[in-house]
Amino acid sequence: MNFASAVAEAFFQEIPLLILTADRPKEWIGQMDGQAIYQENIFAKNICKSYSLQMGDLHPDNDWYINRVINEAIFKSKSNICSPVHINFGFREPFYPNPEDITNSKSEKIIIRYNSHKVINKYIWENLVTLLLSYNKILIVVGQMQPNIKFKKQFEKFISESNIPVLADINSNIQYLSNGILHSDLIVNNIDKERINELKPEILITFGNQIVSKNIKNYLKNNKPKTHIHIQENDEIIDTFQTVTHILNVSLETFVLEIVNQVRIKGDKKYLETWKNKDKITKKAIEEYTEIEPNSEFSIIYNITNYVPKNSIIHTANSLSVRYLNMISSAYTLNYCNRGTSGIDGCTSTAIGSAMVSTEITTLITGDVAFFYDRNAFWHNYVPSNLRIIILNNQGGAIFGHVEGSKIQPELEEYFIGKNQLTAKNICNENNIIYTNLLPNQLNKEVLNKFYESSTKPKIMEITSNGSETSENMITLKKIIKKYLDVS
Ligand SMILES: Cc1ncc(C[n+]2csc(CCOP(=O)(O)OP(=O)(O)O)c2C)c(N)n1
Repeated sequence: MNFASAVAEAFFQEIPLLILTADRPKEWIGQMDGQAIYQENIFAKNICKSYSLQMGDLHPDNDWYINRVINEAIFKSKSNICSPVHINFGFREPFYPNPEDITNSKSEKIIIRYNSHKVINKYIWENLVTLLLSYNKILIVVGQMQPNIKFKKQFEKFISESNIPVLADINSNIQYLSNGILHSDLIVNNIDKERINELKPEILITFGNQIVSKNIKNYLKNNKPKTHIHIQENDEIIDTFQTVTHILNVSLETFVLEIVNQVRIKGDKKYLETWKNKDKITKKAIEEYTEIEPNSEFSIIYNITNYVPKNSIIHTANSLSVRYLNMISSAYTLNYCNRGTSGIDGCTSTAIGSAMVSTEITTLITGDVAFFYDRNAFWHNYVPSNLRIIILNNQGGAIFGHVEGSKIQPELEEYFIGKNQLTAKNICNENNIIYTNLLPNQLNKEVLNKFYESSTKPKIMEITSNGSETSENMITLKKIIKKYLDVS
């Protein structure tokens, strides 16, 4: 049960994962015996496949069965079409073998799988080409994806030759593109209702998992394209914007590799320029805002992203942290967030795990509630020194002061935001982490320089920000962006 959040996150993010659990014998469940709970199918629908194996059955077919199931589970867990996979192993006592009984004499059979990729056949290409050439205003929207340098290169070639704007989510790891629109969230949220028509696509192509921006979702739901092709490897119907007309079941690599050879798309250059122009203007507006309100949380994250080492790793926690970063964008770093289920549980654990398997500086940007919720993330001996954590401590879940429904409830402060007075000082002392605490106006180049200096210990910087100002600051930001967009 402790694995459940991670399993659900991996399931909705389609991350390959194999989970092994040890179980008590079935007959002892519900018999007032210790540590015996129902473990078969414990993750219910939040898993691709669950197996249950009984160990110690002496029939020779049982060994063959265990071997086959383990091979199959590994096959499945390696594909991102079916993940995660769970094997529950039932054991009977004695649980601990005598050392002399441990033998390595059995040779397990490893079954080799030759995996081939789906291709797009001639008939489908003919249809796709007809579709893609039927309109000029083509838009690509990309959701969360793992970094993929090879794909990114091919994709860049395709979009730059075909004048297609790309709205890539902060966690798509593909934001930095010649036609990448980095501030689409702020653009569609602040442009005049009458002028949004200029941005309406005729053909929409989408791929990747979830997108953070609710504004983009609403913009597409309200400005439906004539054709929407969603590319995905599995055969579910995923229709986030209620606009899907076609689903293409191929890998992204296959799609971009072949499309370059199959069809010369010439998207509407004016449409691309309109997006690019609005992106440039919004960037200017952001810069103006961060000068007027340098101490707002938005400006703090803006300043940090300008400072974080290029090509390093950023993790953001749910919820304001990832939303700010999605508005600002950080195209030169690898960006991750638990957006499969958008939980606040495990954001710190995920960042620590990621830092452990990388030599790059790994920065987690988090709110205080998400941080304190996952304080056991540090309770092991492997917290790496390349880890940097920046806590925006606004003493509660300030996000709920933004959300339309919760912000007007009388219980807002007490139960939604849940005011707290915690600081990270004690966690840092307990875990041998270098700790700095500062106010927003103390954040400057020297402080950030020091924070990113290499060190034998991880570092946490806690910035005491003002949650109640957050909403007002966002109104000021909107006003400035609107002012610019209105005359564009
Ligand atoms: C496990 C879990 N419980 C509850 C929520 C609902 N939730 C979303 S954001 C949030 C508050 C986060 O507060 P904080 O980390 O301080 O960040 P901020 O509000 O400043 O963005 C909560 C409780 C959630 N996403 N995940």
